[in-house]
Amino acid sequence: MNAKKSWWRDGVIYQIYPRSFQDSNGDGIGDLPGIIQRLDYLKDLGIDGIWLSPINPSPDVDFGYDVSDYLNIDPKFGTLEDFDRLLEEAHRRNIHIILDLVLNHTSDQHPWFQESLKSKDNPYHDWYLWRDPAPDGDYPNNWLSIFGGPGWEYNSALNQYYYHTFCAEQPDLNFRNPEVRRAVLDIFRFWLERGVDGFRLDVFNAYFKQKDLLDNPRRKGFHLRPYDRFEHVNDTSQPEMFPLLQEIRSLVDRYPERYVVGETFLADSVQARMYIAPDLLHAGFDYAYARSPWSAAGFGNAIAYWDALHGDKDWPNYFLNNHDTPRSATRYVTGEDDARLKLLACMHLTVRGTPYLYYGEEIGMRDTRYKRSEIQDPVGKRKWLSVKGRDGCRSPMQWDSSENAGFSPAKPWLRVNPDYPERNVQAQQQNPESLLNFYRALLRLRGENPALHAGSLQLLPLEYDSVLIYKRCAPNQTALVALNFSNRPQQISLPAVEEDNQTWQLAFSSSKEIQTDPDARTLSLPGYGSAILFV
Ligand code: TEU
Ligand code: CA
Repeated sequence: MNAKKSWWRDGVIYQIYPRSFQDSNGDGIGDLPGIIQRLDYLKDLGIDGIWLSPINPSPDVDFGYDVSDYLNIDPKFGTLEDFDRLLEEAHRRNIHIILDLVLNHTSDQHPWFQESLKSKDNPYHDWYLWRDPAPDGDYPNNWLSIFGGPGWEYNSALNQYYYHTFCAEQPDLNFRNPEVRRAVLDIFRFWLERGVDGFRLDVFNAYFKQKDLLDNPRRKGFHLRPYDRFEHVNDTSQPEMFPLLQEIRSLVDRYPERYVVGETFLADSVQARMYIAPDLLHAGFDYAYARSPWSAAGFGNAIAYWDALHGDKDWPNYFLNNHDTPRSATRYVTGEDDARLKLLACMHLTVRGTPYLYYGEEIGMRDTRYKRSEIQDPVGKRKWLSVKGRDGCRSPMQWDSSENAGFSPAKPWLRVNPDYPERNVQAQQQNPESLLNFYRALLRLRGENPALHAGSLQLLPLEYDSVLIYKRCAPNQTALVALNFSNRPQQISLPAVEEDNQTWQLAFSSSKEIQTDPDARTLSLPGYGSAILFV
């Protein structure tokens, strides 16, 4: 491993859903000046980069994931000048900015799509996936939309269908058209020139479709969601993505220290891994860890697998939360106790890889429950009976106990979680035992110790059912992390120390009672206790 510190490899990335972080102008919607106001908070927390969910102009059918202009900032978030100021203020604090690029599809309001609607010989027509109806008038093939219903939307003026993986208002681009690829590379260049540090690529492995748009084969077994009844071999993961990623990477590499992370759509760990290489993506997201059951073996297996898939050459990353998934505090905890969340934090910030945090994770924000009439997410609106949608994890950041949690003086676009008078940043800042102070201390320790931010990973055999133990080894430092997933106390024997005359030194623990015995041979952990030791 390269000895020089790298912001994305050794650092920690914090995802902001801009609508919900901080409103600065009283319209109930978070914005860029709001984020600037909170940069000192993020600096003090100890993060190195921010991933901003999309901030480009959008009609908000899918809240920014339907872009109508890739080269501008949505007025509700601010202006290009505000963005430049955010970059400058973030960089001044050594915080890097990652933009979310949603290039598989545009908004149907994007001028490219508006042009493509005009006629079959409009130069932009072929920028999208237009097809004639089947001879019997039926859809061109059997592809569905993951958000429900057919993937094809009929346009009577053209007597053609266009394809959309997501909502009908999110038409997929035709990446087989070289002009589309050129336009996409220009988008990267525009933001690189402006000084952004990296990109998150939304569903990048869906950019290319099979060239003859062949039907997807049926999948075996019972699947509740119609979309899952097909193998998505023809609408995703085509080989043409590799040369395009190489082009993107070589462009990005012309600028120093830039980073590209991909969201691999519908992929398992092995598929997600295929796109990570020195000439492809720096990193990719994999859900296995976030979907682990609550157990030492569950997380241990997910980590062992993802770590081994990366090997020595590449660097894993981990997330427990994002804007599409119920929060970890809701998945793993009932009630208000944060003991399990401290355990997760200790694992998340000490395992080999780049940890991603999602706004509010550091204070243990729970999902907010919304009534049907409050739902904003198109997925929830359409599928209310089976799926409530993704609003629950997108509620406004809880800053303090004032009205609307200090997020906005006006009625927020999504209601604040009613627990905000107790669960908020200000209250946790004042409490030395809080989850927030636990995160801050861990982030500090991680940043200061090469074993924790750069070391290799060695998982120890699971000798104690519920205790996950691993070492992180850097050239002159070894860390040992012990995590008790059960609610009962556990005593573990510490592995032998190879260096003469040295013993494990306890450096961090989830509670003051945690101690090793005087010879540092054993360690006692209370229920959900965690500890980090060094030698
Ligand atoms: O997500 C792709 C994706 O896999 C999700 O649509 C997922 O299937 C869904 O959240 C489950 O309910 C990306 C973005 O992260 C998501 O927010 C967007 O809606 C989507 O792409 C379309 O751009
Ligand atoms: Ca605002």
